[in-house]
Amino acid sequence: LDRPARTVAEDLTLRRGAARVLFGNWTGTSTVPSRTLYPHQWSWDSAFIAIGLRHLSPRRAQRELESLFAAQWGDGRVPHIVFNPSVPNDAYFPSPDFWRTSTAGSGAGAPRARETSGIVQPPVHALAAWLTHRADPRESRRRGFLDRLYPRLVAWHDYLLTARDLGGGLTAVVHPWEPGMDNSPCWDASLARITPADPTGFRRADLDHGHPADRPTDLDYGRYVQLALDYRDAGYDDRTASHRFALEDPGVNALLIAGERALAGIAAHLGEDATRHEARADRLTKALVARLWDEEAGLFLARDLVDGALVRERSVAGLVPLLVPGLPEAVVDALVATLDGPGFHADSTTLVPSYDLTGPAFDRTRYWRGPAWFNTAWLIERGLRTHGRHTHADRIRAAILETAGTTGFAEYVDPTTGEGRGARAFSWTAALALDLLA
Ligand code: 9YW
Repeated sequence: LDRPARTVAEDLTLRRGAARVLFGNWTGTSTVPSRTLYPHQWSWDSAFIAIGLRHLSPRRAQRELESLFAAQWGDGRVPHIVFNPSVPNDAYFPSPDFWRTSTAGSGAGAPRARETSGIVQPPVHALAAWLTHRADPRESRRRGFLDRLYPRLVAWHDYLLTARDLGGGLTAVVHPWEPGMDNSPCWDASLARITPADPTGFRRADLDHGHPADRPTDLDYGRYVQLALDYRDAGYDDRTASHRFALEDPGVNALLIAGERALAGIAAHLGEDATRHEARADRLTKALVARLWDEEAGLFLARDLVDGALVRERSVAGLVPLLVPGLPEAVVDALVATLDGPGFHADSTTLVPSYDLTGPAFDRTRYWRGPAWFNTAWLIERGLRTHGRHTHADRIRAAILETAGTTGFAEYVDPTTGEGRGARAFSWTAALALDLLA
């Protein structure tokens, strides 16, 4: 689709709108993803938010990451939610009294003075920290930003590659919330093995603000709850927990590799050993290609560690490895061809859908089962540039900017019409649009 070039005035309006969203969602120490749906701090949201915020206030971007890492666990994990104690308990489910990490997680080193969730989200943080530093190296050095954050980032990645390497040499997710794509069709078969928790035992606060057709189903929620309860009962201890849901996800692992490359940059800057990060990234890249690349599918697939098989569902997570430098050129070519093909190329928006448009489970409104999200589009845009595919990247960049503006910074959009769905004034949408304008 040919679009007229954006004007300076349009860029200015979009930049102002994005800044308004980010300032409006700032709580004093961090940024909520959405004032209505998500009133706490989320892990990968904070990383994406910092990437945008650095253009408005590098100092605030640093604090965004610092506040998240202040809730890091003793075992290195960075929790996927850090709860704001001043928000009422029933404003979001699962709430602190569900996770009970300050008591149940003590064996794994959960903070005693803060409530968090017990699971994790994709590791975008090292990349975000490095980009944040580079936005204002002087202010970063003055505050000792990287000196303080680097050891924490290393502990975080160490957690993912020790406790969460379940044997394949990659990091594994143990709950569908961990890859950040809650109800992706990629989890359907693995989730079908889980008996859902009793629905009368919990109340879905998300339905107070979100439309049921845009959100995961009650059956999904029953299974999410059961898996979280099992983990909690095991004290969130990966040595004793028996993970009945365990997969290697290509998006999470690609982000980990990009994160190790960023850590190499940080280490070199601090005069620390960068080679161990480069070596790790090399090893992970080999494992990613060996274990998750699927030529027939034309993208990377998730591997279910319970039955050992690749999950034959094509999702946007399988395109995120474009972020990885040094991929075999044939793999890059195949990924770009998939992006151009009928599964992932919607003419109306050219924002990348979360799931194959021609796939059996495709649903254009339901969350991670079809709608296009801005964070994955941003990652793919960046990945395309990493491999010098600028024409493709330009197209996605234009779609992100246009759709962010027309939808009021929607959480996600219908990939067949470009219509906004979910929350509006969504932080990472604003942050990443801002980043592309900078
Ligand atoms: C939920 C906050 C989070 C994102 C996830 C997204 C959603 C929470 O919102 O999960 O209630 O379902 O799936 O990626 O971090 O924006």
